[in-house]
Amino acid sequence: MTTRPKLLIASPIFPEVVDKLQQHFDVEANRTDSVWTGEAFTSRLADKQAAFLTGAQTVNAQVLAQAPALKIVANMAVGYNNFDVAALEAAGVVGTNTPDVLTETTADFGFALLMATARRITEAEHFLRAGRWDKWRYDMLLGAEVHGSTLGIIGMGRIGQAVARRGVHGFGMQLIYHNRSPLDAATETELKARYAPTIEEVLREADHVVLVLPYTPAVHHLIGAEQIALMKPTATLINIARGGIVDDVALAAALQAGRIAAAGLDVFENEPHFAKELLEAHNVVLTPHIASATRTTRLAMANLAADNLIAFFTTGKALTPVTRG
Ligand code: 8YV
Repeated sequence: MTTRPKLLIASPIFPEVVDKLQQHFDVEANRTDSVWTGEAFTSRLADKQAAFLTGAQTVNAQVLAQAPALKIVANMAVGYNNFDVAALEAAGVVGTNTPDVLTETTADFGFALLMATARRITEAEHFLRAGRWDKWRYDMLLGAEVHGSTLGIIGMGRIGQAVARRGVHGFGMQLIYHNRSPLDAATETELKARYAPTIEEVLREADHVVLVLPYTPAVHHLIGAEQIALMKPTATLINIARGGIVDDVALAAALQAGRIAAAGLDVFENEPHFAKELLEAHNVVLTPHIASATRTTRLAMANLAADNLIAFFTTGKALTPVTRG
């Protein structure tokens, strides 16, 4: 009998995906209800050829040095800021992510968060549940217009474009965006998109700013007090990208001071922890990193991560390998 590669599944995942992987690998699966990170992760990785990760596990030179047999790490996430891609390359280890399968679902959520933020939906529900709805008022819970307003997108990759399509085609929004490189001419025409060479231009002009860019150390606290000060006082800021891109403490202060109308955050620095100052602001919608969270999409992500591992060991090639930015 040939020996099968040893695989670590470092976070609890769909049982049917564990079953599929068990047909190909000698699996050590996390069947607890919490993810293995730090020492709990690295100690189990030591004798493995492969690992199934969920974005929560850091893979850098130090971790790789403790896993000499490792050949591939598959992230069940499109983002891979938990990988040091240069260190993976140096160690000859392949990293993979899960692009495309979550694009539309994540964009749906991004737009829902924009709507909830602009139209104060969660705040309104808290108001009602607290028994504070005692009369009609002309100025009760007034929100910001969405249709016809200016949508600003920072990070115009697959998900950014999908959010843009919802705004432009569904809500008649004008689009201004910043990205490392402009869109191709056909997409720019389709979306009547205006390219802003700086993020400052987007911040100044947009009524709703949506962050959809990948996290790298270079964009840490890209949006802080100074950048928020450029926004219109009536504007909203939505982060479905990664925690750490926004300085949440500065944002909480700006929200409380009414420097912008509202914010919607699905991602936070150091999850599942977050800046408690945000809880003091009434004008922020907070969700626990669920933009891709539908059963269909999470299952597709898990299957793509699994198929990357299977393809790598059966054909020698991963399906969706990551490369240096
Ligand atoms: C995941 C995400 O839910 O894909 C990403 O980059 O942020 C989310 O879709 C998360 O990383 C857990 O896998």
